[in-house]
Amino acid sequence: MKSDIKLDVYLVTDRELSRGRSIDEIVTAAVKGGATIVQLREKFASTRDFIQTAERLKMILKPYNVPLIINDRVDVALAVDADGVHIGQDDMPYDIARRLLGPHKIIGLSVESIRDARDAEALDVDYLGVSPIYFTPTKTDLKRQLGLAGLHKIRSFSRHRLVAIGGLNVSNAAEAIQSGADGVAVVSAICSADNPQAAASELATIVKKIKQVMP
Ligand code: TZP
Ligand code: MG
Repeated sequence: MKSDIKLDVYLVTDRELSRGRSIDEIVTAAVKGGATIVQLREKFASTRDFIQTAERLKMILKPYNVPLIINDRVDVALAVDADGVHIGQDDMPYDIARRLLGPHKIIGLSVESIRDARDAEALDVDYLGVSPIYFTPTKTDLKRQLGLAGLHKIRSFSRHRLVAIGGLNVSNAAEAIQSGADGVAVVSAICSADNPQAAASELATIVKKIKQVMP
């Protein structure tokens, strides 16, 4: 059921940042460690490679019951019957993506400003990616950082679940949750870690611990 998707530790893949290890290896380690949702993000792959990787990840994730989200590409999500897509402000508009994917698929939307988050009130998205909390070398086309204050502000009015992304890791995940995020999305903190399984596990422990003591 998509209403109970767990956003605690949201891995976003990146081949280039995986230090020579395969996406399959990183994803396997991450879910063993406790990643609760995985987004396949391929900025340079051919459509065929993208689909093949997505099919492999689906098989890897199935026994763990961890959803597979496809970045940007609704066609790829449909092709492999993924659990959902993640779209940005310049990607396919939400309404069209929803029409193509149907009511049962997960659709996440990136918001990069308070204004974007306000506009998202009108959309039945399944979660918002609040982006970026901090500037990060992983994604350099971002105009401003929202900071914890921006996240907190969005939490104060948004009806949606929130995933914080951008510069998050074991040293600052707790404050993102305390500022209103339902989960932390990370690229380098897992993909580039010496031990991706341990990194995912540490993040999962931190998020759980903070959520337990929150009202
Ligand atoms: N969207 C907003 S920031 C970002 C994406 C994909 C990159 C986050 O990367 P990292 O390494 O977790 O800072
Ligand atoms: Mg996008």
